Amino acid sequence: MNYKNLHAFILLMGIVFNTMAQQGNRIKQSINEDWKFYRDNNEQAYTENCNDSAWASITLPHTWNKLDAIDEVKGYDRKVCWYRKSVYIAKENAKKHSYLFFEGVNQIADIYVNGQFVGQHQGGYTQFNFEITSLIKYDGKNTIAVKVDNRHNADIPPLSADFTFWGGIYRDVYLVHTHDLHFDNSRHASSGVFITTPEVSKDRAIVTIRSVISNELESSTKVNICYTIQDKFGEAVYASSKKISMAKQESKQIRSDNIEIKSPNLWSPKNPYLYTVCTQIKDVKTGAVLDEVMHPLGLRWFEFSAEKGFFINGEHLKLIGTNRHQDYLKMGNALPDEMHIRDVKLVKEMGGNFLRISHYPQDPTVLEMCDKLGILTSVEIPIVDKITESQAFADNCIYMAKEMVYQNFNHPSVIIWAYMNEVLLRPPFKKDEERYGVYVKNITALAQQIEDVIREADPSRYTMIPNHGAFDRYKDAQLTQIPMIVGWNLYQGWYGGEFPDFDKYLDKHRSELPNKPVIVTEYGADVHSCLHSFEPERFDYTVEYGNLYHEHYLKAIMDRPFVAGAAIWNLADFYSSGRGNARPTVNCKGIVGLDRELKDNYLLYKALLHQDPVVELGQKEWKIRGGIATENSDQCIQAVHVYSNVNKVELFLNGESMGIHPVQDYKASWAIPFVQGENILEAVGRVKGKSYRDRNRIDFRLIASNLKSETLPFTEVNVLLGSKRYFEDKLLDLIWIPEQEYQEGSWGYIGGEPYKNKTKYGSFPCSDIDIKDTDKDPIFQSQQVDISAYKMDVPDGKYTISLFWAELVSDIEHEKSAYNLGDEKIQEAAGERVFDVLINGEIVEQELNLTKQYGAERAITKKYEIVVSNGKGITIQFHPVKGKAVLNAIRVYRSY
Ligand code: GCB
Ligand code: CA
Repeated sequence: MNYKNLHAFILLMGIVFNTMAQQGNRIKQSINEDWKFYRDNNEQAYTENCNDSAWASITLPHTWNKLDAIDEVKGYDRKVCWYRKSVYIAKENAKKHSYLFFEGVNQIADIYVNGQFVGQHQGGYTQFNFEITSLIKYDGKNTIAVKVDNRHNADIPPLSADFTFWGGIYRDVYLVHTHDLHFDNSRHASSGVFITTPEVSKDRAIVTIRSVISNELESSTKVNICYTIQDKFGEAVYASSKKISMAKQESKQIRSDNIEIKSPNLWSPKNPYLYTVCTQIKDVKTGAVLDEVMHPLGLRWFEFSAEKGFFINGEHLKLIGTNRHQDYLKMGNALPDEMHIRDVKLVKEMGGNFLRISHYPQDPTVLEMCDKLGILTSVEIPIVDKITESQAFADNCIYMAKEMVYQNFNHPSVIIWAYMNEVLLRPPFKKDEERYGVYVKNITALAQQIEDVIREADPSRYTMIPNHGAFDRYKDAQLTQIPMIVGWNLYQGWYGGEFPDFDKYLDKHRSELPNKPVIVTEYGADVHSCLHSFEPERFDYTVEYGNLYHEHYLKAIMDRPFVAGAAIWNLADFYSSGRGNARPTVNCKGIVGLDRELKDNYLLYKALLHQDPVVELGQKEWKIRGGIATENSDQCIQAVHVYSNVNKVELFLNGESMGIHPVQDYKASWAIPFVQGENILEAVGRVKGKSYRDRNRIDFRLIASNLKSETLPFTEVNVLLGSKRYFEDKLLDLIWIPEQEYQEGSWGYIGGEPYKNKTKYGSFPCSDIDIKDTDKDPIFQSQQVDISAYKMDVPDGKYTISLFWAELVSDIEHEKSAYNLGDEKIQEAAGERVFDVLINGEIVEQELNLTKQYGAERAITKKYEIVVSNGKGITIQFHPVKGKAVLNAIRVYRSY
């Protein structure tokens, strides 16, 4: 067919399509609205007549754990709950086949329609559907009941992981109606159409389309199978039609000819050019479209080399991007599509070209967006930490692997199928060598089985196993041999070791596995975006430590051509219910927050990854700063940096130049004399006569070193004891600053030493336990131990002194999670701690015993109003009765 005829043909098709659409075309409609929810098991819930009027009214997507998984009470409801909905199905649909289609339910779903059991799906992260045609009352109300079981199940992965297993129907639900002749959706809820590109080059691409067609008529029939490939503008570059005969009740696979596309417009991250493939089943006589599906088509070829990294369309490309979880601040994982889309955009805007969709397949909109924006992806089934050595577990893994591959087969963005994340993290039977050997053998066997299934289902992509940094353990178990790519999740300089150990680890891979392509599938450090330090330390959770970490890692990754790519752990902070740390229940290794506020690290990557000039002030989220004025001055000097990819940047403070500084490794730094109140920072980079600017407005709370200063009268100070951290409290509009030792004329502690969190991984600067009754945990997680006094040489006046305590040493047992380093705590004997507190000689607390009076690990704040006269200042004394006295933080506020 020549082009002109082709146009006429398509036009004609359009007319036919319009008039016949009602008869045949597939209808897919969401039924997310107007559901009833019961937060428990209920024997009657499946029946048609169950009275659900007292149940909660909810809209999907929904999770029942959005509150209990993020509160201070250990654990969250992993149980059976029920959902019900009544849905009207019109008469016109009676001639059709109807399906319930679920995008994801965690984790076992039993579906009932009008009191009849329809089927069960196991696994919380893959899509599924069931045909319900025979159960439907047309032109009437139909009751859908879904039992959702989110209990731990030894046969369903994941068994354990560092993220919250939200229960619920947390993705969209659809009703789908198709004609008797339709593409077969019964293959693991795939579309029934599978597109491959066995050959792609600059000159031509070969496309083949396999479609599985079902004839559910009671008679044999003939249909036309039509394929149309359109370019981005909707122009057909290929169209064909082929008559096939279908026996009654037959389902069969049809393979298209090799379709040739000359001089294809190639898909890549920098040119995510999408064709579309429209596949139709048409009535041979009338030409009516009976069913049709559309898929994206990206024409690209790619290759991983163990020596040189990754190539797409023959060009080298360093894969840089992030991992992603699917939750959001206070919403759990029940997000509308738009929020998934927004996350992919964040990766793109950063300049990323890679997304590891970890640790499970996600909402379909994620891959759709990756196709459109040009983000290469790795998709993974949720085997995390460990396996169960049962046939049922293995079967579920295999089933999920097939679901993953079939459901996502046609996305050009997918280049890797992955499975088994850190499966030897905390293997059981470590003490019984023989039994451990059996366990590892079982893992190896399962890995090989999954590998075989994936390679058979899709020989066009790579496979990968992401391991944690225990090289030999994985090598010995063959997990570095079985997949085509080895992924390493590396945290040197965070969980253990030092930054250069990361470099050494990569080089070890190169020398010991010279034929294995490698991706750094995870790396990251927890950052609480309200914590800062000018002396950053491992496990202080500060922005600045995170910066050091990423600056080092990024350089090591970029410097090694054999490292094909790297994915930051994680795009966004995410909930992990068992976690302590500076923001309990949250893993805060995101380069954006739970609310998607950009953190500093995001900007570092942006500077590195963008071609066009980038000038971004660092620590941008830090709006309230504070510090002590250098003696006899009205300034406090603090470091400021800019992330940029231009050669030099000039920085201005309140309009005055602070100098032009060179940019090295995407960063330029200054020592800035902040003044009391407003400080406007402006960074300017100049390229070819054009200026690129960034601005930040900082409110600086300057404290005179001499508290009796007249130029800078004392108003308030908030101090974290035993800490070098700054903590910004945006809600209360406060800045907490690090402690200092008392000096005459000034303020500070007398005696004692900072509390250290001693773990098997080393000694950390602060506690990481969830302090009860507060969400400002960092105020309570550091402490001065054995303090004898706190002194402030303030002027006379009326003051409110607030003392903050939390007992950090106790016998409280903490939940064991493979990641929570609190578990690795070297338990200190709790002992007894009793002390008196005196303010200016008056006893304000007698025999204070935090554990006995309030319980350990609990936030206690006490306010004392006092009048300071006769120039005597404030002296707070701590007199131990038993054990050592402690103080976690102090706030002193002057009323008059
Ligand atoms: C890992 C895991 C990931 C965790 C991460 C962490 O290696 O694969 O699930 O969240 O470490 O932050 O500890
Ligand atoms: Ca808390």
